[in-house]
Amino acid sequence: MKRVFSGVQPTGNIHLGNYLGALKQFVELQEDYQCLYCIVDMHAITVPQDPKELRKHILDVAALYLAVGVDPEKSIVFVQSDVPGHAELGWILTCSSYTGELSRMTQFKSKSKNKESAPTGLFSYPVLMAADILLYDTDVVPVGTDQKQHIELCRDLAIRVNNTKKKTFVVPEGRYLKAGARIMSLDDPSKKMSKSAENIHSRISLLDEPSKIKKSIMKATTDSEGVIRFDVDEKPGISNLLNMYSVLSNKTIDDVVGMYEGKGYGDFKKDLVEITVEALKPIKERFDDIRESEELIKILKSGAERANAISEKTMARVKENFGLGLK
Ligand code: AQP
Repeated sequence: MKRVFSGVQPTGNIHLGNYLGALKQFVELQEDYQCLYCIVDMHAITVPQDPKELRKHILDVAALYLAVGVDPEKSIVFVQSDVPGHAELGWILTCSSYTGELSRMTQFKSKSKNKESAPTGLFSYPVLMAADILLYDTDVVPVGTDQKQHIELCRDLAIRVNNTKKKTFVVPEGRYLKAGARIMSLDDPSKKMSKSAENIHSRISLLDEPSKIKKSIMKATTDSEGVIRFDVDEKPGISNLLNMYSVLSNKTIDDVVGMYEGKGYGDFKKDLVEITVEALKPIKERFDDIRESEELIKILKSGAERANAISEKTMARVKENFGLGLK
């Protein structure tokens, strides 16, 4: 069976962008692939974290994976720092990467913008992400399009190592959805929706109450034209809301535009609130049950054991090919 790996940082509650760009794919893929879904806590500490909050978010993200439909019987669900191979391979790949290519990563540029000096971990984050993927001989990585550059780097590193050592790594492919692959911030549609943005109304979290969802969508930035049509360059705000509407209602964007011909932004937004609340209601209900249950920790512990077993085989091959350690 081909293998899938992906992860989410426990830096806050999963939002609609994470869900529509990545998690929806997690659920679809588990029927046909061996899937590993990780809570990437070591990525989270590339920026300062409160330890108590981080632990809480790890369990929240794990419970959300299960609440959206990841099945721990079919998929391996685990926490990154419970598998030592991630850090180990991260270092080995750091030694095969160059500061030039890492400094071109747009996520690093935006997260370190206006800072005199940035944490080294933030700089080398994409190398750790490459290690996460290569550790499991991953074939397919379901992610949002914001991760395309990191996936390309991962492929470059795998090919670079394979060219100089014996064939060490499987070269993975990114998998991006056509719709929902990039959900933009509600208050500034030039930026992607993000867990750590300051303004809570810039995003819809999967656990938001209906009143919060209503407030965030009704406040969402639009334009003064007053016509509902899809045009990302001229009308990024409305186009983002149309994208959300289309994916959540399983209708094409053209169909949605047709439904709102001659209607105003207010009517459109009200309906989008309703559709969003309905879509998230069952997720929130399942989340509440799972988060309270003792099963969650057992699932994560067993997931880490299964992930460790796979990663140890890769690490043995990597160390052999790099000449590391004793035989
Ligand atoms: N806005 C988005 N639209 C579509 N997909 C998205 N993803 C993130 N934002 C969007 C996808 O969600 C997965 C998990 O992302 P992550 O938690 O690893 O980190 P991130 O990409 O940096 O997401 P955030 O929410 O913006 O986190 P913070 O604010 O902590 O940096 C990935 O597959 C990503 O593509």
